[in-house]
Amino acid sequence: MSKIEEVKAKVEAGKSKLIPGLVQEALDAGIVPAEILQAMVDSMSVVGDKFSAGEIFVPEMLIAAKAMSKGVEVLKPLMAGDSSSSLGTCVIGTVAGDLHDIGKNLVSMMIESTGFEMVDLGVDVPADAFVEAVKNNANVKLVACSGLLTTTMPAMKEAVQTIKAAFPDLKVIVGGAPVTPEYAGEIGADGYAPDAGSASVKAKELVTV
Ligand code: B1M
Repeated sequence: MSKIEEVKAKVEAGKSKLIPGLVQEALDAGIVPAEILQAMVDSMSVVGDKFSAGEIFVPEMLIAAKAMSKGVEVLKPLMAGDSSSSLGTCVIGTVAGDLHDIGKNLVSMMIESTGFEMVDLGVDVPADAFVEAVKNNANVKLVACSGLLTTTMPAMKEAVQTIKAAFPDLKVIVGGAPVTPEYAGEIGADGYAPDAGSASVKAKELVTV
């Protein structure tokens, strides 16, 4: 089994303790961080499919998520770009009712790498908490809302609309598997991105045009 296949298999199996070492071995073998990250993202898709098929349950999804997070910790310093220029502060969070944070954490990491100061509110963030964070932090230029559940799409709408009502000129970007560009437009978001890399490009574009 190649190193990358080993990383994938161990993330799927939720072997958190083994992952940092395996990711390091993959790096030492010359595999680039983006490829290792993609392998772990693919593993989470496999885990999701197994969950949908009733082959695994929530605890298994959770341990796989923990394993992936351990791998991301190893990659994070290597994926950070040049953040020496400041584009302002970005408040980020996963919307109310939603506990998924791996995608949000990747998006945060990538937006930070383009030159934003990040204020991460975590998961299950009510609309009002986004507004409070904008008020309580200096130079907020962007709010980023993540959501992974179809059932929390109304909470994303509420978040965007509450933020926009309080700060009409502040830019808001949304994303997450159930979000589409059409839905983003419909709920009044300024930007949408399908993945972490494009979220960082869109984030910069939103505050510099
Ligand atoms: Co849950 N879960 N989960 N889960 N989970 C999904 C999302 C699901 C698709 C699995 C499935 O059924 N196949 C399904 C949602 C179905 C739907 O609504 N359409 C689901 C479900 C149903 C649930 C529960 C309801 C299960 C239950 O209790 N019966 C429950 C809900 C809990 C809650 O939130 N209230 C639940 C719980 C959990 C765990 C807690 C066990 C765990 C999360 C742990 C954690 O995050 N710390 C978990 C996991 C791990 C998953 C899967 C397997 C993996 C998610 C993940 O981390 N993917 C997931 C299946 C899947 O995704 N295929 C699933 C990797 C990550 C890098 O991708 O998060 O999509 P993703 O992020 C991407 C893009 O979406 C995008 O960029 C990221 C990186 O490129 N993106 C943005 C994300 N946010 C963005 C923001 C942006 C821009 C882009 O701008 C601001």
